[in-house]
Amino acid sequence: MAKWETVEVTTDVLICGGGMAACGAAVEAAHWAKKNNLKVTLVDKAAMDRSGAVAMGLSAINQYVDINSGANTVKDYIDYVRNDLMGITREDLVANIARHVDSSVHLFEKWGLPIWKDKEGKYVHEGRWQLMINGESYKIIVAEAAKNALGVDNIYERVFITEPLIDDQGRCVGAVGFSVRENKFYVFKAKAVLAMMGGAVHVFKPRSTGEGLGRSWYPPFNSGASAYFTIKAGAEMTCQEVRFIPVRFKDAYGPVGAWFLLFKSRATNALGEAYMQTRRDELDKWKPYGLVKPVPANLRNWLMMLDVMEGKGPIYMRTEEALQRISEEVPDEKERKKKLKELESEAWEDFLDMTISQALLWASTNTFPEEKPSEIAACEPYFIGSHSGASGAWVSGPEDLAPKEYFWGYPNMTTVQGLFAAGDASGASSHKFSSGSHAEGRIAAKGAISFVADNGDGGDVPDAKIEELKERILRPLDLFEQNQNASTDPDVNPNYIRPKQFMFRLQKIMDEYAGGVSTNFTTSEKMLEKGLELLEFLREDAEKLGAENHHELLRCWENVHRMWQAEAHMRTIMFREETRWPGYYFRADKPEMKDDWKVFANCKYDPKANEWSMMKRDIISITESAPAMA
Ligand code: SFD
Ligand code: AMP
Repeated sequence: MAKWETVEVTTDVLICGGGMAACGAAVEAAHWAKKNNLKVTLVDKAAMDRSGAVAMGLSAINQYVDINSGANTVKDYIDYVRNDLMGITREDLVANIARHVDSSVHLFEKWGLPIWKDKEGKYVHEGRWQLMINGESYKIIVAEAAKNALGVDNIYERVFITEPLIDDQGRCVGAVGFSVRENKFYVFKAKAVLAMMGGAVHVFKPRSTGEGLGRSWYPPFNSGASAYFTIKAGAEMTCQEVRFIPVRFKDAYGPVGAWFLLFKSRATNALGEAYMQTRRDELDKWKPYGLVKPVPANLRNWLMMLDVMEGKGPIYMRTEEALQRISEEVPDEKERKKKLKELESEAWEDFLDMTISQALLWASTNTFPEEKPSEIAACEPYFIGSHSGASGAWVSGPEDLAPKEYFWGYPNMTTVQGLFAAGDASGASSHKFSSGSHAEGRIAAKGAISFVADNGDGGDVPDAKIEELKERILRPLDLFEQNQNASTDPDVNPNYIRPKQFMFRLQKIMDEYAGGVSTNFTTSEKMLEKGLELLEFLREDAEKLGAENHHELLRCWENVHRMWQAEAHMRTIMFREETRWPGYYFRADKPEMKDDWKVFANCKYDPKANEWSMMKRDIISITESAPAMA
């Protein structure tokens, strides 16, 4: 194999990732680092301008609490999140983000993000918490501020973080990774590390096949690095069972928020029945959360799925009905036509700002939203702690809000000393979205700087250990090179498995045994046991991954990361002996929600013993409020 240079970078605070949380962390860390004379370094597997979930842009900022105007309180937001997650949420974390998020939004505007304004100059809301933006360049704007704050010399792009570095006291003291363009193996040594590498997609078999394979709602480049990094560091993880299944415009995954909230559109089955009305009785079964407003996202999915299972699909977003209704509110005919044109253009922009492929699909299928409805469907499951899922690391809350059970010194520090998490990487604090992830990144960065100021250096990791990691991480290149001539088809070889084939195997296991699309998101203890058995074989074969080039090496490690996310997920679904989020997953052998399962289901991997442990953690409310009934 060609020689790979080892590049060592010594820093104080290492930010892994370059997305919304990482950009927030960069801005905040740079500020506090200057005061404390510390160095901050950021590593992204891609180019920050367009990396992560916001790559294509977004058409809304989904978390804006608007505290200053008195429109909402932090408690209102806590109620919203708790109810949406069927009671399972860390209120201290949600509150900490909610009280800081508005300032991130104001920064975005200051940096040049166009937020829609009405005639009086007030932000245009999509819904109670959501603001409309012209957000095609959202990520570029946020990344520019981060780059300016850190300085480009402190930023490493196109370096894939593979593994955490842990000293003999169990403290996280850095990370290793490799360049996806050059023969460079990177060793980052730091006093505190921030894991902010997004969530995971393509753990489950996607609906898209063939040439459309990479198309999913969640960005294909987020492949479970945060979960892997924190799990392998030995951090306690939470809500690993809470996958997110969004409902999206079918096949191109266009957003539905603007249609439901801004245009107040209905969704109906093929018979014209609105499942949110016709299936209302079902919500009683999931009391008290079934009766809150808005109806939790998973239950909205569930009512739709019941229609689909009864053969009443396709399901449609009634765009034509909504646009006609709004335009008809305008009495003057000429003005009405103008209004319809305006609405049409808003509808197209909603897609063009964040899911261009949906606009292409509309164009290629001659869809005029004002004339005919469009199909919507439940996507495949994703792991995203920042949206309506909740999976991530179990982190410390803030000193002034967290109960003692949830506080261990520094906000957003995981249970591993010196390792912090935010955005999709931190769990049990859903509905932070892009803006809340940025705010949480800032909170975590400030915590990390305090940690470094208080604790100084960690221990060193021996060179032999680093060499071992380097050999292990680059091994797929060797395996391919040495064995590529053993067969005529490079995809089929007795001595290695290519990452794509490996991914297909993982996806098949998850799809069939862990409640993917093919099984209508249904699983059971027995199915999970079988899935875990098959996953063990896959884990053995992970040692035989082969890579033809840098790009495939990246694919190999993305899939190893996904595999660990998959294992944490299956183990936790099995541990939680109930069904709490129908519409996300259904446990056929435990079909009801149980009071004694109103707890966090946490898990932890012990790297030394190579063992998982599962534990319940109490839910401690800081507001003591009952769910707001409809
Ligand atoms: O409407 C490594 N989200 C939306 N949020 C909103 O506020 N408004 C919307 O309109 C949103 N919509 C939406 C959203 C997401 C997606 C996918 C779509 C539409 C299509 C949610 C937000 O985007 C999300 O909450 C935040 O982006 C989360 O922030 P963060 O930082 O946790 O994740 P990231 O931004 O994806 O960044 C991850 C970074 O990690 C890098 N990375 N770097 C080094 N080594 C590795 N191994 C790495 N693995 C990953 C990535 O490159 C990236 O920089 S709507 O549909 O809901
Ligand atoms: P989405 O496009 O589905 O990601 O939605 C954007 C925002 O609107 C998120 O904050 C969602 O939780 C919220 N949302 C979407 N659909 C609904 C709905 N039917 N009722 C209430 N909130 C919704």
